[in-house]
Amino acid sequence: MKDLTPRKEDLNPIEIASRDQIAALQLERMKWSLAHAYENVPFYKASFDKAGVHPDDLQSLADLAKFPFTVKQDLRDNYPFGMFAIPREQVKRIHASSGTTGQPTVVGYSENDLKNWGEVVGRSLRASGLCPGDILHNAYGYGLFTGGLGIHLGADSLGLTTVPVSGGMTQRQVRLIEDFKPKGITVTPSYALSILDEYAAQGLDPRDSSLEVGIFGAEPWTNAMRLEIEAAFDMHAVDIYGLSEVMGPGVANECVETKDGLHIWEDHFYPEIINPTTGEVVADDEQGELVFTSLTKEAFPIIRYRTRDLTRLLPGTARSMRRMEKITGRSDDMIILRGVNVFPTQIEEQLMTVKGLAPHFQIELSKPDRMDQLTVLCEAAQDCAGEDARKAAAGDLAHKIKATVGISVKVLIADPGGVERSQGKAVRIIDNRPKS
Ligand code: DLL
Repeated sequence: MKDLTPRKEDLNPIEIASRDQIAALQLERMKWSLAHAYENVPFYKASFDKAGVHPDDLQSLADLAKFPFTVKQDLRDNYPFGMFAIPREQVKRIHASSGTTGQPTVVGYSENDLKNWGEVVGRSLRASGLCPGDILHNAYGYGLFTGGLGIHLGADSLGLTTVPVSGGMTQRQVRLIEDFKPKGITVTPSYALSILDEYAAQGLDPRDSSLEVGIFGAEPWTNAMRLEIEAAFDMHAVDIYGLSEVMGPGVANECVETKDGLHIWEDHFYPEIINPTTGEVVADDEQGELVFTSLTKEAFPIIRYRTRDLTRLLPGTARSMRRMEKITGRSDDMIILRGVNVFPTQIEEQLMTVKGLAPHFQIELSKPDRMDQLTVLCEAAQDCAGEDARKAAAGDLAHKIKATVGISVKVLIADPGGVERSQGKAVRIIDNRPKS
């Protein structure tokens, strides 16, 4: 793999500013953001008043802990435009969640917000090793989802040549990569695996492709998956994080030269980690739930938003800005099986170490008797044909999960291609337990 480290002189100076400079900018912006939300969004006025706090109470960054949290339900209660802080006519763009699990959540962007979004996504793409003039194959979905259009804004801002393919039509994805020879690809890690399968189906070697870096996010993925994808494509694989409520992709990104967690673009998004049960802020290196406060957003300021994502904060390395560790999972995706907390990423980590298994999987929860049962649905790799080889792989995986996660699971191995493929975010958990 080529060294793609960006030149220091190309970085935005704030990325490598001193911690004091960053903190001073954050405090000034946080004061503005709290006042802006309080004065312009009735929800925030009511929520701050109820908690007995006023934007003037913020004298230091630590004072943010006095302010109330915002949760997804608050956004749903104010559907569709109740959380906007500027007149609707000045909102230049709307995005929304798919709403598969309830009322969709709607977010909006002013002209300036779009400019800032482009800047942070451009910064993320540069941190990933792309330079002005490079070709980017953008396979995140275009539409209400922030992935496609968010990356597109950043690619424009950095000066890339964007191929806006969006998700789906996997044969065409391969064809375009082969014909246009992009240096980078932006896609969910699970869809990258589908593209990889398609390479095999077409008898092409992905290691011979032009790709030098893949920028993967929108769903959790492990370092074990990174190694698998890097080896398969002979390219770097870096992690990009974000959520629509805070902006979209580009809230944090790994640096290609270190790949040691994601630098949070702290001049726009202020992170805290809290204990999800008590709501107390915990020390930076402790695991907990990630909470964000926007510092510059005009149309849709967001104060202390509980992301449900679990991680911890770490000091800066390749940049001065703090890092977040790769996300373990969302608290909503945590399975509690016979008292043990399990995340799909823990299953993925083990699956990747078993010879004979392809990297695709789903987790099925059922209740055949009075006990919950977890079944890992995975599939045989092309070279794992015989019944005996499959049995051995299933046994190996069940054993490894028992030894590391501490739970007994059933493993079912389908034929190659037998696990449902993702074209965007993978569906990892199928809950077939009877609704009580
Ligand atoms: O998924 C934005 C995005 C698009 C990020 C493209 C990166 C690339 P939402 O649809 O609002 O926005 O979903 C946000 O996805 O709270 C996490 O649970 C999860 N997520 C996003 N990025 C990562 C990541 C986009 N790198 C939710 N690792 C978040 C783990 C991620 N989970």
